[in-house]
Amino acid sequence: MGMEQTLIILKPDAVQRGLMGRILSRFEDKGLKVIGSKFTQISADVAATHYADHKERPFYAGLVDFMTKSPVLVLALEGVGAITICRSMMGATFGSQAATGTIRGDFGVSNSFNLIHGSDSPEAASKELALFFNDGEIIAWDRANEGWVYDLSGDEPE
Ligand code: IDP
Ligand code: MG
Repeated sequence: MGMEQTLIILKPDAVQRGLMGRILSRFEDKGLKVIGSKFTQISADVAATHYADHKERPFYAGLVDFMTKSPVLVLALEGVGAITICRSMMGATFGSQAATGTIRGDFGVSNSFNLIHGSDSPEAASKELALFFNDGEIIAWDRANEGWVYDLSGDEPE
């Protein structure tokens, strides 16, 4: 598991409830690096593409409505094992079941309004990053404290 990029969406409920800063802080505190950021209102087309795997599920129409009715904050995050780390920081899908200490566990109680999306595999991450970010909108930048976030003495950050 090497350096990975993942797509995070702070959903409309997170934006409306004023939780963007606190949720983003958790990822920054952990040591994940922000390499892309976009405040946007998702179109019905983009929501349908993003959630295509759920098209036949009973909650699909409500999910698309929820995701498109108010702005979201889309983030691209980078780190060693970033996909798994972000998923575990998010917690279980339903706010009512997510463990204390996770984003969904600490900030919400609802099952459908669950605050955050995170890519669940490298394949999903590359598809989702391409869906939400255009060429040039993901920025490779040198972080001043990188050598204290990771041990950089070997071949790979550790
Ligand atoms: P995930 O976001 O934890 O990966 P998925 O099962 O992939 O969860 O579902 C995608 C999104 O669909 C969830 O984050 C949630 O917003 C919504 N969703 C999933 N299951 C339900 C449900 O049973 N009722 C309402 N919304 C649901
Ligand atoms: Mg999912």
